[in-house]
Amino acid sequence: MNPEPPIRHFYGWATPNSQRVSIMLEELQLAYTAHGINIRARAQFAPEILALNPYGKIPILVETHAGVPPLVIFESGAILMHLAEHNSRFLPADGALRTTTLSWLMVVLTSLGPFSGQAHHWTELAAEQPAVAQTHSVALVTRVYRLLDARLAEMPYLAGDAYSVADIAAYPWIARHGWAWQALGDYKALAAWFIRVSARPAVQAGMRVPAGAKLD
Ligand SMILES: N[C@@H](CCC(=O)N[C@@H](CS)C(=O)NCC(=O)O)C(=O)O
Repeated sequence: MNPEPPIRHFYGWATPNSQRVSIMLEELQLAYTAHGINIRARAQFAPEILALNPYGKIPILVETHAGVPPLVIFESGAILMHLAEHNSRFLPADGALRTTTLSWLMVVLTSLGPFSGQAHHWTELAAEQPAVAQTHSVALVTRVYRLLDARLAEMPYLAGDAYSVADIAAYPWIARHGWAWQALGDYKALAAWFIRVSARPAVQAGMRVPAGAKLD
């Protein structure tokens, strides 16, 4: 293992999946350079971005150590796990708490994010907005919100007593609850968690990266 910290380049925009990574970088107080990739201007399809992630999506993290090829990581969940494991923070290395943390991380990665993104498409972005698509996509999100709310009624954070990668992955999507026609007032424990996590300076800093980015 290289003892020197890598040079880090983060490619992202003012989007929930990107902000998972910028929050994590800020929580870990790591040095990085942020590159704005405006997805509304289709910058994710520029050849230099496709060379990093052939899927043409952000976020992307590139870590470079002198003398070895850069490590390119895409998919927000993979980036969160990489950073957590290499810094021994926000994801236990083993044991039951690691497994529980991963279970909640997977719920957030595979349901909260994708379902909220689809709901946003049908509630706002699509040229046509059929009621059946809106009802279906919002219902999927409602089911996850109810799950998270019930969980957070029992414990302060998704994995238990400690803030973890599961909370970091969930936060930027919950911040866009309006996209999926959700009102936090309907979810008392989730709303209290949202206030708790919003108070973290690293979360506030991560939500502002890249500087000046707007999802218009
Ligand atoms: N599963 C991926 C999803 C990444 C993703 O969909 N990113 C969005 C921004 S939040 C994006 O790049 N959209 C542009 C596109 O799909 O062309 C992850 O978690 O990183």
